[in-house]
Amino acid sequence: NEEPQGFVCVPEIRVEDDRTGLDIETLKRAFADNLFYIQGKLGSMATPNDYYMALAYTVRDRLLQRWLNSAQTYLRGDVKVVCYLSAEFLLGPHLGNNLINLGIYDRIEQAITESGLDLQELIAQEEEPGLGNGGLGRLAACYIDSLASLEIPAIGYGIRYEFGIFDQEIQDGWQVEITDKWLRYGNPWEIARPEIAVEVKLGGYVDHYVDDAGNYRTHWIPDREVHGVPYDTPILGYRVNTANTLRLWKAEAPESFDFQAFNVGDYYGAVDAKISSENITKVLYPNDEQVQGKRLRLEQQYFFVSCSLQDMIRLYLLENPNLDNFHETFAVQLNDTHPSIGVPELMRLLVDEHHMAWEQAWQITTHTFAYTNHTLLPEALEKWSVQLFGRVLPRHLEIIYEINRRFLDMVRIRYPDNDAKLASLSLIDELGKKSVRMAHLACVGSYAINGVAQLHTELLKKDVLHDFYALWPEKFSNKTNGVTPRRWVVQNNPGLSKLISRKIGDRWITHLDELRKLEQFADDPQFQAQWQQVKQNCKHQLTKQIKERTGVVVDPTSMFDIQVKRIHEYKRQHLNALHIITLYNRLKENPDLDLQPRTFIFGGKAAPGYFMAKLMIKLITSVGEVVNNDPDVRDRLKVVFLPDYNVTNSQRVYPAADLSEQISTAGKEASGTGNMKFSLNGALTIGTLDGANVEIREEVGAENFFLFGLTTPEVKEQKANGYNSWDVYNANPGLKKAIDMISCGFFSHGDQQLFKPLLDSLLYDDKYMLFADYQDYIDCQDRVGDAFKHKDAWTKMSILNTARSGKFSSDRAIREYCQEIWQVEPVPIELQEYVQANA
Ligand code: GPU
Repeated sequence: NEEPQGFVCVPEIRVEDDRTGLDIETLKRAFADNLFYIQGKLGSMATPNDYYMALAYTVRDRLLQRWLNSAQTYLRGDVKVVCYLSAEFLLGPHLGNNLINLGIYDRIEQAITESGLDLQELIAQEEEPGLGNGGLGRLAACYIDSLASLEIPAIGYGIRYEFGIFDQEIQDGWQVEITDKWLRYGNPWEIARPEIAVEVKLGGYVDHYVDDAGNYRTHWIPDREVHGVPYDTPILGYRVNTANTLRLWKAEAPESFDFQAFNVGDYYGAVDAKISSENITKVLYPNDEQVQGKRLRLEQQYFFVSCSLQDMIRLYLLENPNLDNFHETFAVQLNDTHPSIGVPELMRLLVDEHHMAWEQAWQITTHTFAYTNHTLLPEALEKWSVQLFGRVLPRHLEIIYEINRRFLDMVRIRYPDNDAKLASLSLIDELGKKSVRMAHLACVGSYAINGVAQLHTELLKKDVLHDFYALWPEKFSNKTNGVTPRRWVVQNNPGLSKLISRKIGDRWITHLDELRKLEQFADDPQFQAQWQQVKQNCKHQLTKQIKERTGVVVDPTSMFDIQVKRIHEYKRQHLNALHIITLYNRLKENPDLDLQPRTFIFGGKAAPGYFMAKLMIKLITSVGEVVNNDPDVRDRLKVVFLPDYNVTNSQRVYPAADLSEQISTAGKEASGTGNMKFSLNGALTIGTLDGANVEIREEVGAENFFLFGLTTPEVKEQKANGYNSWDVYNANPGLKKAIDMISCGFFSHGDQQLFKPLLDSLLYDDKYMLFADYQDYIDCQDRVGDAFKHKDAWTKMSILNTARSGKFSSDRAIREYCQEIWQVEPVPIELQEYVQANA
């Protein structure tokens, strides 16, 4: 025990005091204390939000102890740290998750109840941090949960958008976007660290010179500088002491922003400059898999990546004399190409700022980065015009040219006299408007490249990244996505979790493969009855939600047939709509038809500039309006569009599903992760052989999965053979009738123009092969309807879906990344009994 050095304001904090204790009395006292001292309220004046904040701070205090212990352990020890760089983290609310991971959910529930309040109501107060669009951002959130739960030292680096993904309202059947003011009432989970802010340069020009010692040097003279301020959120693992950091950067004006302008009397000009700096992290681009090529987006990407790399270097130099072994301490994962500017940025930092030789810097850089690709869609592959790039990042453009020069020299040796190879591999696309290919940059700069499902990785190797695979087959591997069972089973489906734990114990929560132990009960009538009861309760709850949020009354005993995900033509929500219209027509023609009552539930946001996707929403709501109000069918078919699909709402959706719609055109969905959440919660899938559907079917068994549609090679073949959707339309009476009804205004009060753009795209192009898959989809849906009539057989399939979905845990995925890419080991955290303020 060393003597404390210097001034110590709080010599020691006892673990069992009000900020760390976990017994009910302490928790109650802490809650009351925080209400009084942090919110400044007495019970008589407190709003539900005040209570939420008081509870959030009570929980945060307990995280901080674990967080500081974790940080201290990582700094001191010789540990390798994973840095997960992602432009998106779609976290969802923290409170419920932290209660579960801390293991105090039940105690807090009791403490809150005994205080005369309702825990569910307080949890509902939290505004979720919607800092992502969809699957990619949510995957990052699942992965940081698993990293912490597996006790892997890790930092998530990203952007603290002031406005996350917009809130969606439905007005007159159309999507309306509302800004997401998630920080309005403050964010109790984050801690700002202005003392370790960094500077980021933008624009300007580059000066090359020889210094006094005769070295070539580079000086980047920017025309703008912004301040990056980190905001840290502790990410606690499940029932472990590891609390990692999510470090999100906010852009601010540099400290001295106003001096110059102030001196010349341009006060407004100075404030303008401040506003323009802060713009960088103002708003998340709400496009999912559609790049727009906007300057501000490039600035966002560069800003957060530069901040993060500078931060890693700062941390590294606390313990090391130079940067020679940087790559042995940090494994940096690029979540798609959005952070791939990190490759030239690390080169710049090493070469220009730390005066390292190019070869050594390149060695370090290419042993630091690993790249995950998340899409095959050509419109989602990032390219930046060389002109724009050079204006924003003049030095990086030079560095990219130098990387490319050396890379192409290597290609020339491998493929002599092959200009086509050079052109197809080059980091620069010379056709049309010259542009930088970010996926190529990521491939050249990384030691590992992976896809997110078996099929997707195969298609990367065969197609999109084929030339890179030929060069470096050893860099490629597959890492099938996964989801965290803590949020996606324990939290969102407590009834199911308790039932499972009663049967097989609770080890499945961290070892999801153990769900297999449920297989033995799949035929057990008593267990089936309990299983059905759980599902029924979840459907009841969703029924209530639907009534509250849309006014539509649905029958909780009907089949809940659900498609929730971003709205995209390739995801084919309109194919689902065609099925609904087909059933509607059958019922109108034959009112006595023995048809299983179904409730079709949709949810998802359309990118605000994606006209066709918005029209798809209008089509769904319009079909709903007709179907739901037609006395001939409305007791057997219902169509619901749940507005504002987000993490919070999705947690009520997955547990209530009977049928999961995963109907993308084969070869288009990289993986999907919603498909996994449904299956884990006992829904059966109707799906194509796309993305992770292939593996889900493999795991749960073909007999427990409703497969339809063309395969990827068949799609290719049909297109090559001149696929013509117009002919399919004319040859298929059911399809023709459905399309004609839309076209003649049956769902649009006679308006024949409304859906014309959508119908034209189907009739004259049908890029996503809806018509080609239509009949097989309808037939498969008929099999689904028949199967649902047999309750016990259906329940057995449902149990088997859950029992066999263990593979889709993000813990499994993260273990693979750790062992096969990052080479990192768990570092268990011991809680110190005393946390010394000056230690
Ligand atoms: N994905 Br690229 C996104 O959500 N947004 C993107 O910008 C890109 C990919 C998704 C894929 O569409 C989905 O198939 C995958 O499961 C998910 O990333 C996570 O890998």
